Amino acid sequence: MSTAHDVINPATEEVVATVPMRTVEETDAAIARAVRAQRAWSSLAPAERGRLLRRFAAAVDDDLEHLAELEVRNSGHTIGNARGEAANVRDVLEYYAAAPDRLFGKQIPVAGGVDVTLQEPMGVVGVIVPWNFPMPVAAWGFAPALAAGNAVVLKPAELTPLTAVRLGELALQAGLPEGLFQVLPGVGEVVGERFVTHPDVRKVVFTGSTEVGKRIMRGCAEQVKRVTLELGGKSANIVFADADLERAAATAPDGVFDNAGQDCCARSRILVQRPVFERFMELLEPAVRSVVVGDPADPKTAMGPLISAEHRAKVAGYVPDGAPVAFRGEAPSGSGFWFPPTVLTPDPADPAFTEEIFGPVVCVVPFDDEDDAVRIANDTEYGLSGSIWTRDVSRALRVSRAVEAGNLSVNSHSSVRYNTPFGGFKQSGLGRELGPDAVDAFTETKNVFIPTGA
Ligand code: TXE
Repeated sequence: MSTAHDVINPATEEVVATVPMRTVEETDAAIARAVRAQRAWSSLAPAERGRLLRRFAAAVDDDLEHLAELEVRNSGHTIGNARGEAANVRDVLEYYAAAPDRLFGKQIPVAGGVDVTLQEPMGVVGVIVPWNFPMPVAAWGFAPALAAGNAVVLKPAELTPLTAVRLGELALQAGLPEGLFQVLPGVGEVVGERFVTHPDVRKVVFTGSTEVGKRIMRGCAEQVKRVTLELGGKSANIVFADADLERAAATAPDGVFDNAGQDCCARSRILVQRPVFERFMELLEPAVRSVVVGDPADPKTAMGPLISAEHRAKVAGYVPDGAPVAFRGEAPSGSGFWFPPTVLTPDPADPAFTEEIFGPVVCVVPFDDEDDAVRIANDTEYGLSGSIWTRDVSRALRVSRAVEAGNLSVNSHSSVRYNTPFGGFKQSGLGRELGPDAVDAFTETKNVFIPTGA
């Protein structure tokens, strides 16, 4: 039997909706519907598939404000961010709507005949989404998967199902066939786990914790199931002495406190070259103190609450009494899962410096030279993103080559664009999402040889 789950507004602690959690039987029935829908979808003309994805994008665009407000209420995202996230879903759908016409194979010169490769859809793809970016992360999975001719079953996080459910409705309104894109709110160990074990789900796309990602990878190995993983991070923001320190300090809070630090790309370790360390801290302090934390529906707010009381307790555990707090900003008191932006100057062995906190806590440490900066940046099991601040273009390139991470930016904190690849080195993940090659990750290459007798 389905159980119901209360969805809480993290800024007020009020119940905003009650959503039924799907059972294993319901998940199996959804997968069976997806198998049937996928057969019809993959035999549609490519241009027709593209047209339906563009209509889905247009339906998202028409619903943008509603989706954004829903995300503010469900996830506590600032209204500005939530609008950007809904727009990202539209953009990702539009981008991949061009793909069905361009699923090119190859013609390979061989002896005795003609050889061609075909890019075939996989079948049903299971997408498992976390609570930190419910809309974009869902779209990065479902849009290229659908474009490649697959059906999708999608499980949002228990805490944040509302925008995903709405996207499922919009897909139907836009004319996507019944069963092709189904949203199944549910518990990870029930619905998510079933995606892993069900033989008709041919690929799992997972974004979430490294711990659960490893478990999913082990489960997928049982059936040699394809898997893409986007996991945690502990990214470095490296500030060299020759950098534009004013800009580096002014932008550092956004690089880590955006979405209240609940971002796998958060630059949660700031490494500053020793001669400018004090000056950087002087510049950082007013920037941190001026981060406006509060009602996420107010356009002036820069940072909303954390997602849950449980998560706030986890974040607070990294800042115990006596922690090396350099300075911190303000946060509301009373209802809501608030936590102030906090700057630590810890010992490198401190768990705050080594573990993913996933909250508005940043660690700042000094380094001596380029080698030292690279050594500290790479001294982590993660490798997702990072920033390099310097005016020396050769150094920017050298350090970009040396840092073991999938997404780096120079003199900025930009990580994600729908048209460039995104993903992690080491334990930050497996495979890449977005960009021109993401559709390939949802196809199987089939080679066909036709003898010509000559
Ligand atoms: O993640 P989980 P949680 C990190 C971050 C955070 C920590 C825990 O450090 O504090 O993970 O967050 C589903 N089989 N990130 O507990 O559990 C689950 O229902 C199949 C980083 O929320 O990994 C949800 O839909 N699915 C991260 C999704 O997995 C399972 C984003 C993620 O939940 C499952 C989120 C199972 N056995 C957290 N167990 C990032 N990379 O951005 C759970 N799920």
